[in-house]
Amino acid sequence: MENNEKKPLVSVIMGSASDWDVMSGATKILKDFGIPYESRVLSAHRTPDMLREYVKFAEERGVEIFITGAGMAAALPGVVASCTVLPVLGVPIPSGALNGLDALYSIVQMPPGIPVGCFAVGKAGSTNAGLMAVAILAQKYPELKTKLTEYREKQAKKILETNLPEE
Ligand code: RP5
Repeated sequence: MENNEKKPLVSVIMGSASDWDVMSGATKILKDFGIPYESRVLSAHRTPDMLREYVKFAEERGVEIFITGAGMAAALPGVVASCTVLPVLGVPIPSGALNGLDALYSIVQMPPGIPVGCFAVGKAGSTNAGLMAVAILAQKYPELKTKLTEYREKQAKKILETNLPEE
């Protein structure tokens, strides 16, 4: 990619270190596609001022997409989206008494005007958020489009080569 200084293009923010296991699905994809990224733990309710400052600063440093993950009331993705016009992808984390349903509703039901792209609850969601970030960046960095096509082909090949056990 033409990003010789290896400045992060994607910022992955999560509300708590307890979200890391799920959010590592997104960072694995970014790593696999060779996309420079950075990860931070920042919270909409525990560190609100730091979160806002960080988002502004990240944008100034060249970040092009935010991937955010939060559990329970999950205000983080919406708050990040309120601080930037860059694409914000949101992953509901399965935690707390409602196991992610609360986070899903919080993220998917953003009031009109400040969009957050909401993904599936848990690791499937964070993996797909990573892949969506690749697809968005592929519009600007053509080599990512090639890699994404190869990824799909590999995935299809794996399915076609699957043998079911004898009955
Ligand atoms: C949210 O509250 C975090 O995103 C996390 O999913 C949830 C619980 O946080 P911890 O109490 O585990 O730090 O802010």
